[in-house]
Amino acid sequence: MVLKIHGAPTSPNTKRVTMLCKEFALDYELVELSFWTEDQKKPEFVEKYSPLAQVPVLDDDGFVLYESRAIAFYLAAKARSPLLPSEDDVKRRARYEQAVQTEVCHVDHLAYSLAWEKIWKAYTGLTTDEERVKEYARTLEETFDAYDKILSKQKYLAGDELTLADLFHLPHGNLFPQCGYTWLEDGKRPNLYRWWKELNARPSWQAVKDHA
Ligand SMILES: N[C@@H](CCC(=O)N[C@@H](CS)C(=O)NCC(=O)O)C(=O)O
Repeated sequence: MVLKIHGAPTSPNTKRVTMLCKEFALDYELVELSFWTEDQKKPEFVEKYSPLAQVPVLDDDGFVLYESRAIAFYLAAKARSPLLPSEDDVKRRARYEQAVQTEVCHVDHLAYSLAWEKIWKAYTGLTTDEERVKEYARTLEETFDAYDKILSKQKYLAGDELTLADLFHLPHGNLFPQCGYTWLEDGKRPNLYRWWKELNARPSWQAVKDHA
């Protein structure tokens, strides 16, 4: 049965999942929800799919899973993809977990908050808090300085092989220019630039970047 992804075509977290469906050549159907009508908060959706009232949610023939990275781990395991390093190689797996946690703890929530302030608040008539923006941007810039150092010693964040941890950056990282920041594209951090350019060129990302 074809995988169902409950999500929104423009949602970065939904794209994180659909990109991986493309990566693993898994057929999926995007079951579209609208944030304008707050479909994600409707009681039947919250009850059946997402107690946190968010997307994406995977429905694999009745097996329901939310949180984009958890879905990614599940799909990668199902596809036996090398993008999810095997638990048998304990050290490689630990380096991979380190990279995943770095993205979650040092990039994702700040990137999301920055996009909320600079892009999405405008849609709801709210005013951008420029002090918050400055703080998020300062912290992200420091993180990307560190990324440039990491990537000067190895090709990818977990070592010399591409993993899910690298790909997880694509959806929110692509919103930085719209927020007014070009850390990933401006070439000032050459290793970061080389890494980002390669990730962006992946056909799986190109296939979903405009519509999950
Ligand atoms: N940590 C979650 C974040 C999910 C998330 O923030 N989804 C957004 C769309 S990109 C959402 O559902 N927003 C609507 C809302 O929070 O009301 C994940 O990775 O799946």
